[in-house]
Amino acid sequence: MKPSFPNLTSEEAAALVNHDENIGFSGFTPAGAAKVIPTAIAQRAIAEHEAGRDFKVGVITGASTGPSLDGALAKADAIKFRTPYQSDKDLRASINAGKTHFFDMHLSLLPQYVRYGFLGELDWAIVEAADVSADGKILLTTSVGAAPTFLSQAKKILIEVNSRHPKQLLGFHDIYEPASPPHRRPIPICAADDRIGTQRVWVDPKKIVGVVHSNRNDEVKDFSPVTDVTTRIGLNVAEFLAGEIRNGHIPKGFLPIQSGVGNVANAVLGAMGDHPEIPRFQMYSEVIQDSVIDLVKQDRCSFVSGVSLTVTDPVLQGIYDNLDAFRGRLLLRPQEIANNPEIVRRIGIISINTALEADIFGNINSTHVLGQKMMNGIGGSGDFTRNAYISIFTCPSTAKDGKISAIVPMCSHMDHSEHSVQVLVTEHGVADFRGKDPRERAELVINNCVDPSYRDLLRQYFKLTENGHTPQSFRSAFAFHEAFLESGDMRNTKF
Ligand code: 0RQ
Repeated sequence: MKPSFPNLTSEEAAALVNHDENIGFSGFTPAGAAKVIPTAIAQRAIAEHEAGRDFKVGVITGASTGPSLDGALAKADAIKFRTPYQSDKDLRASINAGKTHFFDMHLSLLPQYVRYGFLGELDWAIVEAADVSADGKILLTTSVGAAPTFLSQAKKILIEVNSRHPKQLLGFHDIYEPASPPHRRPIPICAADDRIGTQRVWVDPKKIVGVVHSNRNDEVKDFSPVTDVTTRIGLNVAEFLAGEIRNGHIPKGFLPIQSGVGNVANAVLGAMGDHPEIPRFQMYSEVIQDSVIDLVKQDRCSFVSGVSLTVTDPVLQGIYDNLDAFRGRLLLRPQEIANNPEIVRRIGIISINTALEADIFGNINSTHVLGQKMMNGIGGSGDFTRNAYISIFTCPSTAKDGKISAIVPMCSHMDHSEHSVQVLVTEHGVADFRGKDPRERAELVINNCVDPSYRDLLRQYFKLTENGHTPQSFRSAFAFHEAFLESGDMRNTKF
């Protein structure tokens, strides 16, 4: 069957979108994100604004995207509402200026929020594909994210067919959408490498109003090289996990790993790969970064299930040049399945995510700088942390050249509570909270994880009040943050 959809330019596609409509864009990180249509929508918004007309759209994605989507639309002041996760500097500035409404939510919940209608009607799905057949079978590219749900729920569909991605990607995706309650059945994944769905997304072809052809790389940024601090964090995590195998908490064959994004996560995976006592392992994770592909190539990682292949251009080219070597070892799933609490708990995932800030009792702030400014969002960290076999958070003990302690008396915003967080790791060491009460946790954190320049201050804080199960002083709980705002350095804290 020959494709029969109208071929459109990106401008023609953008002209179909109206002010105030809601769009579900493909993309989970910049991988697999729609690119040429959102950039054309941004140009249209600029023209409409210059003509004195309102033009803003609701933007729903899988997670963060790249400069051609979030960046272009934010610069054009074209976003009325955004969910669920972002990492673009212009969009972040617009959110923190109160210009863009940003709803920060757990990534696993986004697809069902759309299906249940909690976010309003979805007018458009705008999705990048490697191929689309005349009967409406869509082969996605480097991410799945929430695209299957956008495609099933949107009234109309626009497809960007990006020839950068080969049709031989068929077989690298596992598409499955759970039914809504009361008809939902167990999701039948019992091991990281179980396949349960289709290779392509099936849509009603009548909903596809046009196809735009493109040839564009994903806009994945290079990572910073590992530093002394991130290397030490990585070694501490790897040594902790090796100890858990030795003491029998983790089975000898190991358990699947989920790892967050960023520089710390890269260093942790590198250290795990190098550790002689950590066996070849599987990943059931979200974002597949360059470091994971290294582990697959070294055969330290036998199988990776994720939501996106967020790798730099040379690494993606290396995969495309050897697709058969990766076939059966890399699988991309919807975020609703990859991050699903049911599966995370069933298969016993070890989750490793990064904190912006932790407090001495083990609560975690992943999202808000000094309690007020949105950084990126909670992402999938909560989906995994709450349900993991062992939940680990990592962070450098200080930020901004030591002027900020990442460990404070009380988190200025809380994403993950002491009830879900089991282990905290910094470059100085490990605090294992399992079975410990808040006073014991505080001792462990101060002795093992806090930077030496902040230990005495935190001991002073802890001694301010001797009362209660969780000793806190309302007057001084945010003294570190106030000292930073007043003097630019938390080391000037006075209680
Ligand atoms: O600032 O960029 O100006 O230098 O925060 O910090 O140490 O480079 O760490 O890149 O790994 O990001 C939590 C944001 C960490 C990320 C977070 C400043 C620091 C630096 C970044 P600069 P690092 P990373 C799967 C899992 C939530 C979602 C999640 C994140 C910048 O990991 O978004 O886990 N996590 N998803 O200087 C003020 C502090 C600070 C601070 C660090 N206490 N106060 N600034 N910084 N600590 C992914 C998905 O779900 C898609």
